[in-house]
Amino acid sequence: MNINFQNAKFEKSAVSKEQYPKSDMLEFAFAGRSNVGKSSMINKVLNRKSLARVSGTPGKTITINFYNIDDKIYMVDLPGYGYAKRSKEEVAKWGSMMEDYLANREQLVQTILLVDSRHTPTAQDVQMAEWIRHYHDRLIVIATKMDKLKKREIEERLEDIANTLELTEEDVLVPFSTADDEGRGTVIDMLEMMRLGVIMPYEEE
Ligand SMILES: Nc1nc2c(ncn2[C@@H]2O[C@H](COP(=O)(O)OP(=O)(O)O)[C@@H](O)[C@H]2O)c(=O)[nH]1
Ligand SMILES: [Mg+2]
Repeated sequence: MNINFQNAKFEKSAVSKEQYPKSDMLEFAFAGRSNVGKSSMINKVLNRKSLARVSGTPGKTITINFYNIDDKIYMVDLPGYGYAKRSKEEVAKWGSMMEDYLANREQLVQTILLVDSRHTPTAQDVQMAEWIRHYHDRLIVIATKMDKLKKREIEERLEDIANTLELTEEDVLVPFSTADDEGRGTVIDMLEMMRLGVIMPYEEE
């Protein structure tokens, strides 16, 4: 049975592992800088205007948000990084929350990294990519805000992202935009396939 992405609900926010959902449903997590477009991407995939909060105050809350998709998978919105106004204590808290989740969450199938298609990935993006490789062996990257690129920039920008994150043949880079349907079907197909344990990489048709 396919996942019905229309049947999605916010389940809970967690700040510590005691608060994670007790279910053993498979999970797919999304990581990236504050403001990269994580919440917007989740809303777009789910065809919802504002299930995931699109933040006016980026990086303010450090929570892990669990979205229950059709009682089949969780999409997990991880707290963003790179928010300049965060205190040292908040950065440390972010790090321990992320590590707790990534290192110990058994039903976590894959963490997916979001980067802004307009910019060269930052040092923190590169570090996040290394973290993801460490825990999952493969890297899936979504390049957000593709609608903001000019046609002639697209190839160069995607190449720059692939080079900076040292993507290999096994990795996947998905161009995504909330302005149209770019990338939406690919993300859905990837989640479906990973849930069923189909071997990646995803082949574009
Ligand atoms: N033009 C455009 N804007 C986007 C896109 N995705 C996100 N944004 C905007 O980027 C800002 C940050 O998005 P948000 O989803 O809150 O990022 P998050 O902090 O990673 O969850 C918001 O103003 C969004 O409307 C996109 O694909 N295209
Ligand atoms: Mg967000």
